[in-house]
Amino acid sequence: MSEPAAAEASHVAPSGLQGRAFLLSLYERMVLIREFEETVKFLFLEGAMPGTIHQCQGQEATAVGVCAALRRADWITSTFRGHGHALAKGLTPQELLDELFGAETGCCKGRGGSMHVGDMAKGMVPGIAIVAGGIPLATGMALSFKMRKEDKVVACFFGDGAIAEGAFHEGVNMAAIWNLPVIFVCENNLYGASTRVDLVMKNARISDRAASYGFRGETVDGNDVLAVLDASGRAVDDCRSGRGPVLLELLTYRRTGHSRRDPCHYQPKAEREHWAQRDPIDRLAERLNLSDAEREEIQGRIQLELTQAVDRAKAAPHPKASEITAHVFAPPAKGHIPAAQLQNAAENSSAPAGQARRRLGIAEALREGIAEAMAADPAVICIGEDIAVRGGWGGAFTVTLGLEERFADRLINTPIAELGFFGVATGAAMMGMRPIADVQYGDFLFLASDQIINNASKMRYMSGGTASVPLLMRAPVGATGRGSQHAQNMERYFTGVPGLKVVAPSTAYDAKGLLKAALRDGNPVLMFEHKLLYGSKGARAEPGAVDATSEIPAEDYLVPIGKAAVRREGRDVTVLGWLLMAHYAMQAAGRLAAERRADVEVIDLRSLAPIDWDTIGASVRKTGRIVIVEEGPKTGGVGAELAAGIAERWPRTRIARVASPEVPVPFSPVLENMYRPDAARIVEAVCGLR
Ligand SMILES: Cc1ncc(C[n+]2csc(CCOP(=O)(O)OP(=O)(O)O)c2C)c(N)n1
Ligand SMILES: [Mg+2]
Repeated sequence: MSEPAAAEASHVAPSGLQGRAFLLSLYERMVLIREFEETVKFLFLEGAMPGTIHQCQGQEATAVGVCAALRRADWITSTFRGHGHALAKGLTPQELLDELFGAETGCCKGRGGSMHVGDMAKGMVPGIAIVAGGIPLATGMALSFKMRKEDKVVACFFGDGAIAEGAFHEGVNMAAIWNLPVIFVCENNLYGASTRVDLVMKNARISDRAASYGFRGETVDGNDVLAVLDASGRAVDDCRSGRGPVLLELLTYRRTGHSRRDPCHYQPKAEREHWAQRDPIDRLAERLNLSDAEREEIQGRIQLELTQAVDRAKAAPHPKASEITAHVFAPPAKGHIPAAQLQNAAENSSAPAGQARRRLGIAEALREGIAEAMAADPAVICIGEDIAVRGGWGGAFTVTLGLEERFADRLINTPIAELGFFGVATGAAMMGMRPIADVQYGDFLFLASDQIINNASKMRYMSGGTASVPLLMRAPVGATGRGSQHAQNMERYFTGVPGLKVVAPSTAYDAKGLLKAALRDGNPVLMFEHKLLYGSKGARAEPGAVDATSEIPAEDYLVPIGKAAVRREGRDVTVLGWLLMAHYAMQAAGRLAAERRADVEVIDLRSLAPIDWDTIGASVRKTGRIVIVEEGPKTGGVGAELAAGIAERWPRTRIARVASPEVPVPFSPVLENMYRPDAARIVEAVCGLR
């Protein structure tokens, strides 16, 4: 199969200048996509192919026209309907077929499947099957190109259905305000699943949307590959010369079902016939004056190649069952120091010997850690709301205060758009940046959770271990006089997500060390911080704040992810907590010791994913009893997982849990005090186990 001749060109004008050979290559590429899809449809209906498929017969010109305007070094993002995009970007039918069969030799080693085809080596991130989910991601990819002054463009494919999603609004708005080199390619095939576009939008001319965000949009005949190529070429030129983004609305039509065996009864016959007359392959054949014999020769040659590829795909090796957990996490990145070498630093929060130690609070320690990381590595950037406003706050809790003076270009102050900028951070990370994204309050992670859970945490796996997402996310949590929506402890929602690491420091020393470790980890890491532990908020201390300051050494250090800290050794009962609860556990232990009622061992968990079962095990094997303390309702909490894990591993352990009542976080200070577990309740629980 020949590559489109324009693969290395910026773009080629459509008016015949590029010559017949090039046009023939476009024709062949469209025929390849059509025949590939027909072959796959047959295999699927035959029951030979697993899973489900979303096909693109009838839409070949959009993929081929756009990709022919791109260079090999440019990128695309795609959707669940990505076979055509992949073939147009240069993936081979073999690596796609193998993937569709779930084989180890597939483009994602069988971990992605039809909806997630991609190849990081060929400029296509795994397909994103969450409608509109790729839009913020593409914006982030383009942000990284612009920041590194790379002459690259990303074309982001999505359907008309994506226009109604918040991710579209948030993603294109950020691309617009930052003038990013991204072409938003909307394949308007008139239907989102079975629903017609005019039922879900009052203004069905999608390109009009661009003007409202302040950039250029254009509606194009998406079944005319040369019109698509021309519009894409101009869009690419705009992007390369700093006039991006551009929105292209490509009018086209799906000549097959949405997925599986959809018979398309919702598409009126007359409409289908109308579009059949406008078939993109027939139209280019006409333009090229191809005879029936010439067309048959091309089709036959491609069919033969596909038949051979299918035979190979059917025989391709499948992943070994024993390798089910491969590709979840990236291996340690450059600069990573193995945990064994970090024991000194890890043992407790009092810093190892060093000169010029200073006592800092968590906010200050994080600020210092971020500044050092940014100074050491130009790939480190911060992304968040109100983080870089001169005369502003340095984020909601002062963590980035003043950094905008030193790192003006690398503190990205965003619109209020958590879904969008967590997607931006993910996309930038996939292109090699090391972003630190933060929400002002942990509660807003629900808005960002699609990008965190579906994209950032899964990309490595879905890509068969070829994509990396070195991303640090930060979120303040804790009940602190703000009622129900600025107070939840969000840990429980993120600790069971494969591909995501979760840390929760309770001291300034750990906060800085874990931040540095997270930035070198090479994987998405979510850091929870407690509002009562920051130490200060400008001149304002939070009422009820607890002293979490530490001696911070002058030299660089890391605290390993996945390693708990034994804060106090004891013989009778283990108390396990994290964040604020680690401090309350220490208070309770002190009280019990002073009253000679119990000798308590306190574990500060520090990392919630992965959990340090070794440290927990060593403790409960000694004490035989454990009190797990958690801020947040007992049901479904991290404490539930810990209790179950301990019961499975060390069944003779007596377990008690201290947690919040099953209510939203209340505002009334009286009720909030009841809500948050305290030292007195921990003392009571410890005594109950004796
Ligand atoms: C967020 C989200 N909601 C719903 C779905 C289920 N779904 C898959 S495809 C689809 C229709 C998408 O339509 P459109 O964006 O126009 O793309 P097309 O299928 O036409 O290519 C829907 C609703 C999904 N994958 N993601
Ligand atoms: Mg559609």
